[in-house]
Amino acid sequence: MKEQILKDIHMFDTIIIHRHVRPDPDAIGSQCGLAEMIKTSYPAKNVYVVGELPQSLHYLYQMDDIEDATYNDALVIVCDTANTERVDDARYILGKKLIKIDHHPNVDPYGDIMHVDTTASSTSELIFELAESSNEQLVLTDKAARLIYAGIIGDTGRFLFPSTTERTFHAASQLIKKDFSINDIYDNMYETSIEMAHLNGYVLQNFNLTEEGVGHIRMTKELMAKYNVNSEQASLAVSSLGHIKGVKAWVIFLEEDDLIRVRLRSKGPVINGVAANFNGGGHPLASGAKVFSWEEADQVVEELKKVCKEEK
Ligand SMILES: [Mn+2]
Repeated sequence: MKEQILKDIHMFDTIIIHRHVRPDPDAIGSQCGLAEMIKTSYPAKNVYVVGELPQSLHYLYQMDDIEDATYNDALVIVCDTANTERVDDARYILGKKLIKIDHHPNVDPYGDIMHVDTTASSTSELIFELAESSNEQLVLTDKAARLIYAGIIGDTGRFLFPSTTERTFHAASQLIKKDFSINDIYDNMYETSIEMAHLNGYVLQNFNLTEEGVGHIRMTKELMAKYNVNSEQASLAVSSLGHIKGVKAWVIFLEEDDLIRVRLRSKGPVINGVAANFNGGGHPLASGAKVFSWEEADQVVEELKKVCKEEK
């Protein structure tokens, strides 16, 4: 599969790279790391990255603004995006050929070629391996290494999550040979605003813990307004419950205008089945879902309790 992708990259003059909406460092790292390598390795090609980029990720890269006509005869690559509804910029279908590169479960197979590997820590890790297997066809530049490294540490929590493997450390060991500042990435990625520090404080003071080991907390619109954060920012507070004794799986509920966003995490019990029951999905230990009432939110907690009980 990697060989075919490298062939296509070699063949096409125009390559447009997409990734998922509400991007995280892995989405940007894989998308832009790949773009950066193609640009350097093939200076004559037109290579573009597209999608909305939140202010918090501007330190990584900048997106391109392109016309619909650019897609004529283009190769489109979508990184880190499990399902088509989550592809940022719906024009991904306008190209001549479509490639999916991802590490999420392949619940929505799309594209002419798919390179999906759920054992990879991140899509950025897959992009590194694509370059490594290419015999210098894709040159790993300093800029690309910085982006790919940022993606890997983003998705592994700085090599903390169980998705971290020998492959991850191999990639990291090659990437840090390049010239970029890891500290600079950390400073940007882990800086907390005062608002978020206070919200994390609220979460730590007020979360509920069931006897089965399910941590849960509701973030209402009023609460988020009080702490002056939006639901996307507030969702980051999910990581603050990960180190508490007795918590096996946990969930935060974020009330938005017409739905309640659900962020699920686990230390062991597999939770993406629960997410799938509530309009969502994701990784075994990190998933997202959507519910439409607080009663339904309570059902999510009930299902998590069952999953935690079975784990014993
Ligand atoms: Mn990812």
